[in-house]
Amino acid sequence: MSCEACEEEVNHQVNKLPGIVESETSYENKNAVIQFDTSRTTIQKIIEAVNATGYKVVNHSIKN
Ligand SMILES: [Cu+2]
Repeated sequence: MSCEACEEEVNHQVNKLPGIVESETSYENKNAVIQFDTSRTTIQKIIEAVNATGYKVVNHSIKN
């Protein structure tokens, strides 16, 4: 992510998904921390939403 506009765009696309509790994207840290309801969406759906913005999810980890 190269600027705050990209940050906003990633957040916006992720937030369109059902079950997103909180999405915090940081271009400075080059990451996004997303809290979501696992009964309503999946990590795969989130990755697809991010990839649809033109950015690629290079890796992800899950914290319960
Ligand atoms: Cu940008």
